[in-house]
Amino acid sequence: MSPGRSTHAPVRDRYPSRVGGDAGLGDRLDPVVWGDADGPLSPADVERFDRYGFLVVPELVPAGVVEGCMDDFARLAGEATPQDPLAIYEPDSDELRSLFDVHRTSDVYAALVRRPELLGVARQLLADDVYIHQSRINVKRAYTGRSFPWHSDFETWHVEDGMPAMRAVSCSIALTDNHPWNGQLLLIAGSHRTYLSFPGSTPEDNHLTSLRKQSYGVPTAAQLDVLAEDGTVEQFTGPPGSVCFFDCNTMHGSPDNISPVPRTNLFFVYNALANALVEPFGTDVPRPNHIADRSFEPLG
Ligand code: 6CS
Ligand code: FE
Repeated sequence: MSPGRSTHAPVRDRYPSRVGGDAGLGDRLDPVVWGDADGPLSPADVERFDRYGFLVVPELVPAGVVEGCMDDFARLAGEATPQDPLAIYEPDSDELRSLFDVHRTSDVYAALVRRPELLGVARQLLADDVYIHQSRINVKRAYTGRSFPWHSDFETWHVEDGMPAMRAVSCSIALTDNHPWNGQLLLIAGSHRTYLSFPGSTPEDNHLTSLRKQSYGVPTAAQLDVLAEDGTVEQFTGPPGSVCFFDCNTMHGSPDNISPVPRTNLFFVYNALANALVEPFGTDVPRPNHIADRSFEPLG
């Protein structure tokens, strides 16, 4: 060992993106389902998740729990101010778009991330202890709720947060009706098996604008065409309490809500403890804890 040199091996970048290379299209290098751990999902549902990269479970969260969530959302939204880093506003107005870190700011959401019907699924698919990488409420107001462009969450979490491997699962939980016309989540089935990478690099403090309107890590039409050749566009709809579990690399997005019916969804990201964040792979400064948690406290 040479004197003065760290023995701590840096984690190799297996998914380079926004590090000065070309746009690319590569294979996923990680499993989707990380073992045959026990859990609430049937073998057929695990197989569906593995094949398509997502799974919708209607009315999984009980109605009483959803009501409690909506009540606490009203409180949190009422307290939010533009100075509050946890509150993100729409790109073209001063209306609320997202509220971050809700599992820390609310006892109701702290209890919800630990409910076995969610936590059990995350542990089953990832075959490890898990912690919350990110939590947020996404608000899509009637008429003016704005879209999210197509993206893979993992690409951002890898480049900007230092998430080493594709070993995280997201869940979107409907707190209101998700119709096919009020800004519903769209996913490309099977897209989780391909990794899209991007040229260029990421500006410092990208997160101060990206959460209002993402512009780095957004695929071109040509890249999306490749994913859409192999997989259909599917949607998450359902009554309150319905949940869409999706792999961290599944290509997804959602359109504007121009309907008269608001749509509010909760978003929790469970990451495997073995996949805890390292230094970001494409930026110098990690994003703050309320966007990408670095305390790695296992749940349950
Ligand atoms: O930045 C994030 O963590 C998440 N937000 C956006 C708008 N895109 C990437 C990722 O889903
Ligand atoms: Fe996303």
